[in-house]
Parts: sequence; structure tokens; C-alpha cells
Amino acid sequence: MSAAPDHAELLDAMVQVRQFEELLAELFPRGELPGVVHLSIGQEGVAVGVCSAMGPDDWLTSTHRGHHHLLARGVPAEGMLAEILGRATGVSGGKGGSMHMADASRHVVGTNGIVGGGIPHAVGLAVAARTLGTGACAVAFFGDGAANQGVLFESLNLAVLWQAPAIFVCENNGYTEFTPTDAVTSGESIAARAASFGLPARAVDGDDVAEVHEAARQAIEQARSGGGPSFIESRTHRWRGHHEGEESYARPYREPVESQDPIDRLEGALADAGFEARALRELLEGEEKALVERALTAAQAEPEPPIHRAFEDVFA
Ligand SMILES: Cc1ncc(C[n+]2csc(CCOP(=O)(O)OP(=O)(O)O)c2C)c(N)n1
Repeated sequence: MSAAPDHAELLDAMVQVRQFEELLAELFPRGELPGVVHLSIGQEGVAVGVCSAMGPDDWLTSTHRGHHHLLARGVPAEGMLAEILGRATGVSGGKGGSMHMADASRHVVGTNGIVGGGIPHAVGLAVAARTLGTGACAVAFFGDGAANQGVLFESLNLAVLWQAPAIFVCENNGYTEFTPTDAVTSGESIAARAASFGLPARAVDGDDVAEVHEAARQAIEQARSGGGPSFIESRTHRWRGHHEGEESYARPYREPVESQDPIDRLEGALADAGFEARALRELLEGEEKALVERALTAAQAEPEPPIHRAFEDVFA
């Protein structure tokens, strides 16, 4: 997407994520999803804001809560739903599930069950891109919990030393599993801590997709022009539990945050600018709901991978 993002496209991308995730939230209690899913409802602005500023050759590493990153990057909902349902037509052949979805054609290295696992991968990808002269950069998404992992500090250290074209995007949704971020995070802020490594680091309102986009655009421009890495702490809200089904064992631990809605925010901004924003949103919601429902029907009609596939693509 261009430097000036099309706001209807941003709205559509966020609405698609919301519809995709709401569908999963319905399927889980019906026992129709194998494994665990971590939903990103409420965090759409971060993924869409950043991915809309990326170019086709840029690399992306994601997290255990990564459906919104991949959808915003253009990974088809059909392949993702098939993957989550363990079908052979899934983007990872049905063997990875929600936390191990990759799409090489879109330079998505993968969602990742290891907290912080994608961060050093992004530094490596950034250095490789520069060495090969592709002009690409690499974006690492990670949570506030991952921001307390040593691997982030090692990665920041090397990225700054090597001036890697890497963008570190901390998606601070206020909780590390069931623990409020503030209870486990020292210092003034995650962005301030990152700044001590000697790279530009800023905090943005992650529920304002246009603000996130602009921060990412600047960071990517800097990376591409040889200016080295940057850090964005994108403050947002996780509407649902850490994972679906947690209420079967977890005590209540968080306040409702549904009033903090990046989709409402963009709709409001468009209405203020004189657009028929409500009508546009409803139209997009209808289209995206139909799209994800078609994707579900298609995925459910597909077989699970044959057993011999378990031994293919195994490297260690
Ligand atoms: C290395 C590692 N340690 C612990 C876990 C267990 N775990 C899974 S998700 C999670 C919390 C991650 O919090 P955060 O990075 O803030 O991401 P969020 O869930 O808020 O998106 C933890 C501790 C893990 N998967 N990997």
C-alpha cells in the first residue's frame, strides 16, 4: 500500500480480521477447533496499521496470537481456516495449526508458539535482505510479555550494532497471559527501555490504525534508506481471554475493554470527514462475514492430511 493509505482499505482489513476471529470464537465452544486459539479481537489496528505500510518483499514474523498479522499481510482466509482446522489444504498443510502458520509467498515466516521466538528471526531476515541487496526490511511482532524476554535484548543489541533493517513492533495489550503488564514490567515504559539500546523507539496508540500506519511507514522508510532499526510500542487492548476456553479454569482477572475499538475509531474518523462511514462499515461487515463463512465451508469439506505427511518436511 502507498504512503497515504486508503482508509476504506484499512477499515476493510480490520473488519475482515474481526469477522474471522468472531467466527473462531463461535466454533471453539462447539468443539469444532482442534487445539488452542488466541484471538486478536481489539488488536486489529496494530496489525493492519503496520502491514499496510509494508512492501511485498518485506518479511514478517508473528506470535502465538497472530491471525490478524497474517490476514493483514494478505494471507487468504481460506488457507488459514483450513490450517486451523487441521486440513490438508491449510497454509502449512494442516500440520501447524493456529500457532504454526507460514506463507512463504507473502514472506510470512510464521506464527510462533514460542514467546519471543520470532524476534531474532526478524533480525536475521533483515541482515540477510541487506546482504542480498533486496531492499527489504523485516518486521517482528511480539507482545508485552515477550518484551520481558532476554531474547529481545539480544536481538535489539545485534540489530543496532549491525544497523539491521528491522522494525520491532511490541503489541502491548495490557496482559501477559493472566498477569497485568504493569505488574511484571519495570521502568518507565517498554519503548523507553528499548530506546536505551540506541534506536528510535516510540509509543503509539495501537487502536488508532492511521497513527500506527504512520509510525510504521516512517520506520520502514528509515530501514530501507540504511538508517537501521526502530522500535514501536503499540498500545492496544485484548478483548477476549488469553485463549478461548480459559473461563473453564481461570478466575476473573481483567476489566472489560470493549469500548476501546479500533474499528469504531476509524469509522468515527471517516464520519467526521463527511463519509457515510456506518453504511460502508455495514457493507464491509456483510462481505467479510460471507467470505469467512465460505472459507469455513470450503475448509470443512477438505480432508485431514494423510498420516505419511507427518514424516515430510521434518528437518530435525
Ligand atoms: C518461551 C515461552 N515461555 C512461556 C510460554 C507460555 N506463554 C504462552 S503465551 C504467554 C504470554 C505472552 O504474553 P504476551 O507476549 O504479552 O502476548 P499476548 O498473549 O498478550 O498476545 C506465555 C507466557 C511460551 N509459549 N513460550
